[in-house]
Amino acid sequence: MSGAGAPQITVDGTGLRITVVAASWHTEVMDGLLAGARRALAAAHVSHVTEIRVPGSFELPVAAARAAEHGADAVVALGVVIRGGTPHFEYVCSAATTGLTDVSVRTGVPVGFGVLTCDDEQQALDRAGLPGSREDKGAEAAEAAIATVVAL
Ligand code: DLZ
Repeated sequence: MSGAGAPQITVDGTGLRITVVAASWHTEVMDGLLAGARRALAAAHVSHVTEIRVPGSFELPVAAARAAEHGADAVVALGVVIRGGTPHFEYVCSAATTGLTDVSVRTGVPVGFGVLTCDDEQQALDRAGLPGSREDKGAEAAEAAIATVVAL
């Protein structure tokens, strides 16, 4: 994990079934987030990984709900929302955040939150786990999801 106060998490996900739900907007950043999540899942020895691609971050909660209700031990949600000139940004961020929280609390299945909500594309690239990025939020979301399953 990165950022002030972030914990160092070591996770072992042997035997877990993890579903990654990923939006498709902002291809380069999404490729980085997905690669980071895959790296973290492999490093934690998770061998049962399913990936579901949806159009946008607004659609992440319904995909997460489907996964949680059909046997996933945890879900990793990945998306990128970049502020534009209208209030649309707030609505998509709010729907994704509230929806994913609701899925997790309602089903009891942990959801790792890897949705970047950024003012511009550079902020997202800095967090995408790509060469030159400062942070790897896809990997962090995967580690958090596994760590929560293990903790519960
Ligand atoms: C419409 C839209 C816009 C403007 N921006 C983004 C974005 O930055 N990131 C993202 O993941 N999705 C965006 N979307 C698409 C919405 O999430 C959703 O897919 C559409 O409104 C259709 O339901």
